Amino acid sequence: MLKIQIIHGPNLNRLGQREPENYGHTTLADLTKRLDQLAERLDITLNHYQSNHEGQIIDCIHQCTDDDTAGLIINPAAFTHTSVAIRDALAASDIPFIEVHISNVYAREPFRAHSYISDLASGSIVGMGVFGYELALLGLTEQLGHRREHLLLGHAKPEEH
Ligand code: CA2
Repeated sequence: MLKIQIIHGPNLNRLGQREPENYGHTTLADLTKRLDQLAERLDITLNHYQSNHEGQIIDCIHQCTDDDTAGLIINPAAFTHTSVAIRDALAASDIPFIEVHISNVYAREPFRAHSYISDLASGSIVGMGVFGYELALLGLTEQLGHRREHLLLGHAKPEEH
């Protein structure tokens, strides 16, 4: 079964508990549940990881390289704007990935507009709230050739054909 890894960077374990004006009210546990429900409909295996530590995120990317993970969805949080080491791990992995940011990083402080990983990403989603992760999952599975058109808007379910 197609295996996809979700990686959340520092402080995202606090999602839904603080700064709702930037990150909304959904908790990481709620988001994980939503993504697992979508993964079930997409017929894929989804693994979830969150860490506040740069090295642990790099270890997770290495682990994905060594097992048969087909794609990554990563929100490196503040490490997006600082970490050459995470960039290097992603570049070396050769695993296609989508970069997600919950907030619109281009509409905030100027330092958030630079990402060390965007040019390596097969797609980026910003400013769509936590819904961005669901969009990323649909987009990544499509990019990986794992098409489930009946899940897209405007398409009837297979049994309705
Ligand atoms: O918009 C995003 O998803 C960010 O990656 C979030 C990072 C921020 O440093 C990036 O510039 C944009 C911050 C994540 C902090 O998450 C929290 C969530 C709830 C409460 C406190 C922090």
